[in-house]
Amino acid sequence: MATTAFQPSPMAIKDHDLSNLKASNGDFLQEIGPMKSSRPDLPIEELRKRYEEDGYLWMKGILDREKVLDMREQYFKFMTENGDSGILKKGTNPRDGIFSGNDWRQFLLPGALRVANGLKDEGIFVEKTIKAHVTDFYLEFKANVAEPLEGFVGKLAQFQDPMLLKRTLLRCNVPGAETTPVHYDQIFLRAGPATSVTAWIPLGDCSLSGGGLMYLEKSVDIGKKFEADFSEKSRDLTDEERLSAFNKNMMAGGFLDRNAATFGKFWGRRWLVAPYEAGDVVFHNPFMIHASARNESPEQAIRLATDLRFVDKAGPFDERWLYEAYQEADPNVASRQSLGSERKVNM
Ligand SMILES: O=C(O)CCC(=O)C(=O)O
Ligand SMILES: [Fe+2]
Repeated sequence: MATTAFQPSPMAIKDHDLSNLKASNGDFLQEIGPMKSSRPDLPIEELRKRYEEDGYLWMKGILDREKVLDMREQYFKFMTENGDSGILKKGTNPRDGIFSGNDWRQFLLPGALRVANGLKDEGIFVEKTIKAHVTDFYLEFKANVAEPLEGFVGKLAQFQDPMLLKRTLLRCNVPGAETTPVHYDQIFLRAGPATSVTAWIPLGDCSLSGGGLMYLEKSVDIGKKFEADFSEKSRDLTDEERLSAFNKNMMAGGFLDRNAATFGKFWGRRWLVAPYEAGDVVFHNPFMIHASARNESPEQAIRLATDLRFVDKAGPFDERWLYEAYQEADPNVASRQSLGSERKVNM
């Protein structure tokens, strides 16, 4: 198999105008570039090299597209039937996930973004979003589609005993809404070594303007620098506080910035974006800096995604991630933290 240089996805070039993308807060992103895609038939050594050099690996068509679309359909049916959350446009197909156009604030995910927007974790949308994480269809998706990625991640990261952590997240981002701020994942996983691998799975096609995940180019070094600074500042804290993403030295919600545009400019790096398709997965390093773009889908398609984390069970890992997201024992929810959630800072 030839190991050619990275090829930007052909869709990335002809399909969209890179200059019109916005950060979650609505500011235009200044410097944008295309992500590089990789095919599953490339040798694992080549894929590993790409992952290590770039901090991410965008795998095309590694999952069964129909199973991913089925998951999308079931999620939106769940959000609409037996108590309507109001997220879908009436009369549209749940598989398409078309937004109703109601006030986007209603549809912010429970946790940090609601805290930042002065909203409580309550109401039918919040209830259903939380319950969605333990529905039969999502647990089956995890067992049949997500968990089988353990083999690939094990080879990619050279884990002895790869394991999908139980805490996985489902995120729907409606058009026009504030979305995931700038961060790196180790902030939330720092009770273990920085060896975890995140897999971000778009549950549906997500065009460039559809609010997909974007990465700050070659930013693993920046994530490491932030983490070293945070560790230095936290030396006097208790063990529990020091490991918390929400301790007094962190920005609220554990994030670095709500404005990806100014963050990218400050660090002089491009935001890399991609037109994702159902079946794709992006893997990323726990120090890689990322955020979501604002969803400006012309079709008003809701961006649905799930994110997973894999660790090597043969070594230490962050055991706070052994709980289903948002369920009773989950210790990772920003809005349940006394630490940090009331500070008026960048997020
Ligand atoms: O889906 C999103 O908006 C955020 C996902 C993310 O930050 C991750 O997968 O690590
Ligand atoms: Fe993340």
